[in-house]
Amino acid sequence: MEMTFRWYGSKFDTVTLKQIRQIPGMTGVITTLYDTTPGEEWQPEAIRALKKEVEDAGLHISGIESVNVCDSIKVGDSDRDKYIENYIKTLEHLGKEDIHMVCYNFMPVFDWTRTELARVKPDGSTALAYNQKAIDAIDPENLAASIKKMSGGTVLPGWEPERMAKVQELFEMYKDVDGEKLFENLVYFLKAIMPVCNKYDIKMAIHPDDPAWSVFGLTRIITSEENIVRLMKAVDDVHNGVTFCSGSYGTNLENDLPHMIRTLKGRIHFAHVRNLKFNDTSKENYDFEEATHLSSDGNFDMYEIVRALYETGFDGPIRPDHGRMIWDEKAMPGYGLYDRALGSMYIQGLWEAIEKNDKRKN
Ligand SMILES: [Mn+2]
Repeated sequence: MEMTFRWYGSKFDTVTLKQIRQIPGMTGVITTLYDTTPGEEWQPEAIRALKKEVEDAGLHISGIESVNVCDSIKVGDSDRDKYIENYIKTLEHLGKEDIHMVCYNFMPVFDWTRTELARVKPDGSTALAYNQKAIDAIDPENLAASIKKMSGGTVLPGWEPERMAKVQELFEMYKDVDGEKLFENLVYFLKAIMPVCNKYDIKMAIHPDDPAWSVFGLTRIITSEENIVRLMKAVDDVHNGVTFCSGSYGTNLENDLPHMIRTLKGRIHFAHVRNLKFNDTSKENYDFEEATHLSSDGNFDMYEIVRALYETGFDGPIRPDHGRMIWDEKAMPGYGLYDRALGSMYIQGLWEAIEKNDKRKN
C-alpha cells in the first residue's frame, strides 16, 4: 500500500502540501480539479499544472478523487455519448500524465449524505453524523420547506437554498431510473471507457454509495458485497475496480468488511479506511457518527480491515478518511489536517505490525 492524503487543491483546501508532506510516511496525494463541472473535458494544461504543484512540494499524485460522472450518463439520456466522449478524453489526458487510478461514484443527485456536519462529542471534538429521523423529516417533493425543518438547522452539502431549483430538476430526471436501469447505465459507461483505461492502464475505482441504502426515494446500487461483485462480473476487466471505503460500506452493519475485501481481491485499487460509531441500530432511529480511526472508538475492527487488505496483497493508495475537527482547527467538515494525520499513523502502525508478524512466521 501507499499512504496518501486527500487534497482539494490550493484554492480550496485549508491543508497545505507542505503540511501533508510532514506527516510521516506520506508520499502521495489524492486530488482533483475541484472547479471542473461533471461532464466537461479536463484540460491537459490544468492537469499538468496540478501535477507540477504537487511534485514541487515533494509529493506525487497517487490518483484522482474524483472525476465525477454527470447525470446524463447516470440516467442514460440521449446525449450521454457526448459526455462519455469527454470522460474518455479526460482519462486520456490523465494517462499521458502518468496518473493511473481514478475514483468516481454512481450515486444519483447527491454524494454522501449526513444530517449533521459538526456533532459535538464528549471530548469536545466534532464529527459528521447521520440520523434517520432527520432524514425522514425531509420530503423530496417539497425540498425547500423540509430543509428548514431539519433537525439542528444544518444544511447538507448540496442542499444549499440556491441549489434547490436544480435539485428539483434532478429528481425529475431520475424519476424513471430504478436500480436495474442505473446498473445498466453504469455498465454501458464502463464498457465505453475500458479501451482507454486499458491503453493507459488506468484503474477505475468506484466509490460505494454513502449511506449504503436508498435515500429520498433515489435508488442506490453500490451498497453490498452482492451488488459490487455483480458489477465486477458485468465488466470483467481489472481496470473496472473498487474503492473500498470502510465507512460507506460499513453504514450497513450487515456488510462484513474483511470478508468483502477478501472477495474483491485483485479488484480493490484504492482504500478509504475509517471507523463509525453506532448509537442506535433500530430502523426508525438509526444513528451513527464518525469516530476516530481507532478500533475501540467505534464499531469496526480496524485491525481486521487492514489485515484483510494486507493479506490480499493490496498495493494501491490507501488514505485515512474523514476525521473529526480537533485542536480548534477550522477546515472543510471531515477534511481537517490533524485527525486524518492521526488516522494515517494508526493505519501505518497496524500495517507495520501485521507485515512484521507475517514475515516472522514465514
Ligand atoms: Mn470514502
